[in-house]
Amino acid sequence: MDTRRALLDALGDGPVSGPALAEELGVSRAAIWKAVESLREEGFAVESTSEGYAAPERPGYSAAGIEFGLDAPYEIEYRDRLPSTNDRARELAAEGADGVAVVADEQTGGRGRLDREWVAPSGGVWLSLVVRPDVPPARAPLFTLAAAVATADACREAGVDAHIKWPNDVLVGGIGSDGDGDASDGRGGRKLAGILTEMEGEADRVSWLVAGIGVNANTDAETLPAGATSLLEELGEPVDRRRFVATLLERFAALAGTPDRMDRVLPAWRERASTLGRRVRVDTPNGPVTGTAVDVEPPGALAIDTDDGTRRVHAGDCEHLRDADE
Ligand code: BT5
Repeated sequence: MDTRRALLDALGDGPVSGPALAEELGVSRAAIWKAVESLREEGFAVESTSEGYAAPERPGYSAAGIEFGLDAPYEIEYRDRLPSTNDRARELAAEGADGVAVVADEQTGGRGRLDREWVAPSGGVWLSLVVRPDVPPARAPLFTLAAAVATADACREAGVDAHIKWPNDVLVGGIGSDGDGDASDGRGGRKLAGILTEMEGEADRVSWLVAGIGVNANTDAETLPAGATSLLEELGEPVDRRRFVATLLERFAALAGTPDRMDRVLPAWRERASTLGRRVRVDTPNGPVTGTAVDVEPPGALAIDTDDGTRRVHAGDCEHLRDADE
């Protein structure tokens, strides 16, 4: 582990003296001092106290701020503004990066699936995680589902009762008749977050995978498309994005950090999904499929009971239907 990250981890447990830390890490005191200075330059204002170095009281939303207290093996690259965190993550992936999360406060060219636009004003959580899992490309959809679970959990921990619509929209409301009569409710709820996974693979192995996660965190609903909502809108106050991102990454690592844990992904997804048991219409590349969603099957297909038997769909836009829609 590098000195900077080790210092951040040590600061998480309270003040730490430079000499003690140098000894613990087996590096020079000058190396510790350099790491302290570089954190300060990043805006992470390490304090010098009589007990040693101490973390700032309110770490900002920055690389060091997010890595401080982060219990997941990821490095953060933070930018105030990027065209798209997925594009930057793809660049890093091409250079061989593994376990790096690109985070931006604002995106000017955010992308959804099928080259749709993703609106990403300042205040949101726009994040793309590069990983190089040792799995065949056919298992890649599991990472998207894991990202949806991690996102829903981070939203829930922030106090918003989020659920997942197949395959990976994170929504609020719209289950049954929630009574607010909002036009978006018929489609399954108000959209809080979306996920765009991109990958490059060889025949038998994923070479890299980018999980792009967009969460409307501290964004005014007026700046978002119709049918969207934000954590700010749902809670009436801003969330701590630093803690939110850390929770999300920790949940993702716990589910998808190592291939042997991946069998937990589908059960976790099912528990948080609002799609199963619902009447749905999925617009697939081969046309619409309408029926009752009965299960999600490895590695992420939706099984739908239709008048012509059970159909399995692997990709598409899913709409939750109300009786009135049929
Ligand atoms: C998605 O696409 O939901 C995937 C969105 C992924 C965004 C993240 S942000 C970090 C990373 N960097 C990127 O450039 N992208 C990823 P899809 O299911 O195709 O939904 C797109 C549709 O959602 C659009 O056509 C709009 O109707 C709607 N939409 C656009 N911006 C939105 C927003 N901020 N909140 C809710 N809905 C939005």
